Amino acid sequence: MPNRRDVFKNTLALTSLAAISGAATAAPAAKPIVVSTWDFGVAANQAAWDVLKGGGYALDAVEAGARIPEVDLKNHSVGRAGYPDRDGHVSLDASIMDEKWRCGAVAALEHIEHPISVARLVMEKTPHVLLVGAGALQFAVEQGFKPEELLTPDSEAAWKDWLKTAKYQPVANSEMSTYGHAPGSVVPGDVHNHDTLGILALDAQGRLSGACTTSGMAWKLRGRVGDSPIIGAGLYVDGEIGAATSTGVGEEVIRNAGSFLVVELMRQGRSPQQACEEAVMRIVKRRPEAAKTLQVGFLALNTKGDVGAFAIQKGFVYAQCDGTKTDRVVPARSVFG
Ligand code: SD4
Repeated sequence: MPNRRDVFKNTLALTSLAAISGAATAAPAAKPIVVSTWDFGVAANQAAWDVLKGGGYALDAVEAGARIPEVDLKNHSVGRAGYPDRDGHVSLDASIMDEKWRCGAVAALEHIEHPISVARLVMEKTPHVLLVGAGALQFAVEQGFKPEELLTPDSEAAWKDWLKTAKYQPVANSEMSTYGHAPGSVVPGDVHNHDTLGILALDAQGRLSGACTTSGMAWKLRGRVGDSPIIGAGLYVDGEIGAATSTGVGEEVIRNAGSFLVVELMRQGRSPQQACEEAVMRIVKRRPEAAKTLQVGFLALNTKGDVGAFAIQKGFVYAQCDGTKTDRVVPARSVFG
């Protein structure tokens, strides 16, 4: 018969095994919250909130949210109405990640209007994390998505206009572009000129998830992939710590493993705000000249529901919805401006 000490030892062993496997550890209850990059994140948040307020899963919430701008015909930086690459192809990048380190992504996906849902199926139905180009399209079609022409008349007209003066060079930073605006009228990341949807949610069971979806840089080189579908760059979630996402010039975010860095800084004790500031400053310190004209913004959420955001240039805003205040748009602080 085991004595008391043996029973205590065995209980301890079982408890640590459960902690390691995660099998018996229930996430603590939390106050749900969803945050999204840019003001068009308000509509995304509403769709996500419909899931969260009924006690739904954060993963379902971020997918529902990301699908909103993907079909918004006025949004030329996400989904089907996104501006094409320099050869006129609309090519989409998206990623999704949950609190259990499960993740999926698609890059350079053409002809499918909901890349975020394809990314989720990569996560759930394949042993892989990232599918690209023709293979991603083949997978999407096999999963029942309908291929279609995504280039809208508006986007096509904008592309043809760009071709007239572009000398066929890709635009280095679409957020700084003056396309369609009076010279000097564009503020980086302003209402006419912003990009990726990154959306992060915490549900009532304390589960975190994130999603990121974009048509990438306008007029990019064919085959160019940005940060948004790269886990650790455009999106990262650690269910025990927090989640982060980014918008802006993807090349700079990839170079610095930006969203992973934000989450790791939170692990080391930084608040989401401090972590976003440090990650932005890494980019600025490493490439001070380039940083004067490019935009990168990070948005972060931790397991307590604290939010942080920071950008290089003025103009980055995020949308927040937590059921207590009305969904609101919050300007992020920035290095310049
Ligand atoms: C990308 N981060 O493809 C995305 C899109 C964006 O300014 O936000 N561009 O680099």
